[in-house]
Amino acid sequence: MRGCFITLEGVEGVGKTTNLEYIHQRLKAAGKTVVVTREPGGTAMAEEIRELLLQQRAESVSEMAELLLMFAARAQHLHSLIIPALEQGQWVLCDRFTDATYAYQGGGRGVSQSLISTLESMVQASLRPDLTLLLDLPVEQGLERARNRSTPDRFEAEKQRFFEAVRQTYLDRATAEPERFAVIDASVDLAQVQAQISQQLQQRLGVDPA
Ligand code: T5A
Repeated sequence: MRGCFITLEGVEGVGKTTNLEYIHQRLKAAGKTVVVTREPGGTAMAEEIRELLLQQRAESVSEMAELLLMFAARAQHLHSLIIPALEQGQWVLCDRFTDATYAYQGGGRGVSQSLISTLESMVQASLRPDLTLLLDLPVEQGLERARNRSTPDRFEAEKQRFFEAVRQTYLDRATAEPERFAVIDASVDLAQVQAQISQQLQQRLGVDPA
């Protein structure tokens, strides 16, 4: 039986990385074999593409180059890691996936949603996540958390308006696909965030509480 594909999404600093390990432990405790991965990246080659994408650089990066590199990394990630794992019945837990492309390249950069949708079908065929946990909080709060943690990469150096558009695109997608998305209020303390995540894992995927 095919494994379950779970993705985590949200603007910078919402707590995706922090909560990834929590979810991993919950799934393991429920007896699942879990592959934890991220985008862009997840395989040696896709991680090299990640470096290209995140590096601050003097040269201006074309929106099309950025978009195609995101999908090039994703194609490799699907080919080498995600699809084989799902086919072996493993669960895949991924820090960001194609909703991030709709939010950042679509909402943030203004690339057309229909172009992204075409690439999504080319690269993924019918594969979509079974559950997407969207961690949501006001942009300023997320950026503040991210700033306290590390020096900004090429995306984190964007203006607040860019991230407002990213957040709104995520929320619009969650409204359009309520059966796939669970929106988590990430503005509260970590224990409360994790309680919401735990409830969603139980309700939507039957993962028993710890
Ligand atoms: N991208 C990606 C695209 O443009 N298109 C795409 O298709 C894809 C896939 C890299 C970048 O690539 C872009 C988007 C990104 O800009 P990334 O490295 O995964 O992606 O993204 P970041 O958002 O930069 O990851 P961050 O590590 O900054 O954010 P996280 O993982 O959401 O936040 P996290 O867990 O590191 O937490 C940040 C800080 O907040 C604290 C943590 O301890 C940490 O210090 N924290 C809390 N503090 C208080 N209360 C809570 N509830 C807290 N939760 C966490």
